Amino acid sequence: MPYVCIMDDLKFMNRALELAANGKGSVSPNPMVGCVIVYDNKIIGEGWHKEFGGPHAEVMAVESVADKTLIGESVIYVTLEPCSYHGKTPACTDLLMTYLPRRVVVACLDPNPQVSGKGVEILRSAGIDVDFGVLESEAKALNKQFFVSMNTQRPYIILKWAQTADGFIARLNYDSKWISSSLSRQLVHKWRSEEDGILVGYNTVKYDNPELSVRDWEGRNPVRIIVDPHGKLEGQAKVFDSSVKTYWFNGREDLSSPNLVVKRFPKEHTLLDGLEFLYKENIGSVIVEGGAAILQQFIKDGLWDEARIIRSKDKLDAG
Ligand code: AOF
Ligand code: ZN
Repeated sequence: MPYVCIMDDLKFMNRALELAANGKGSVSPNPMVGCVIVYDNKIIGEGWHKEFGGPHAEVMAVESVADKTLIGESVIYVTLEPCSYHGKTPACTDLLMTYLPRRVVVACLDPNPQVSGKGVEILRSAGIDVDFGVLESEAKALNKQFFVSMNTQRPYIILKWAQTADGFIARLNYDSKWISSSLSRQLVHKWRSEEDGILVGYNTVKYDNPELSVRDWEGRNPVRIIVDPHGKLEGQAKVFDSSVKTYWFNGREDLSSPNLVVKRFPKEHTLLDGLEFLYKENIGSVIVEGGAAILQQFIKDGLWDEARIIRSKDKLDAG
């Protein structure tokens, strides 16, 4: 029989989603997950997954409960199916089974094939009443990057460019800075701080010599990824200053150092193989900041999930 969700379930799951969102920018490539423990219609515990490799939301929520004897009489709301295997941290199903809550309510199943349905099954076979699908689309939307990267085995790709009112992204001499404003540049720094990696092609490094760091916003620097399949760049550019972990996809693997990972892929497969490699390096999302040729390559190969386009009111051809 399909589960009919009641108002209280929506209210508490909404709160769990709110908590989950606190993990933005620090849990990727793991999903953002929130958990609420409710006894007698009151919240007695809350938690969320705070950092990659750290304790899961369920663990944080259980830890926050002052009187743990109440958990057996409680309902636990969690935005993602509890995990059923020991990864970097123990299985959450084991934890929940030691407390045997009255009911567990899950927003969406985990797309991770190591969990996917097993978490719910294990809890049910331990006699716990489990419902799933409460605010499912909201939970999936919150973790769309995790869902895409889990399903495609590559990072979630965001393309970003700024264009003039007449549709240009740079002058012929590659000058593009004048198209965006100081506010839109600040917004881009916020976006950078939210993703695991930032990727550009060799022309952008050659003509702009960017740092690709987060300066106009508080937050962590994404790793830098430089796509240079023909090995045209020299090591003097700012992106090779070792201040942030940097991946350089070119032909000179002998240049690798602790903060600089140089990889060689067959030229015509650099993007696809490079993305597969980044996924294995735990890079869950990448923002691609140009230039035109690399953006076009991503579009041509169908390797993108989202495009963020900053539109200026100015025209290139002002005359
Ligand atoms: C949960 N609660 O808060 C999260 C879950 O390497 P680990 O141990 O951190 O496990 C990562 C996997 O666990 C991740 O790929 C996803 O399937 C699940 N995430 N599960 O029950 C949580 N973050
Ligand atoms: Zn877990």
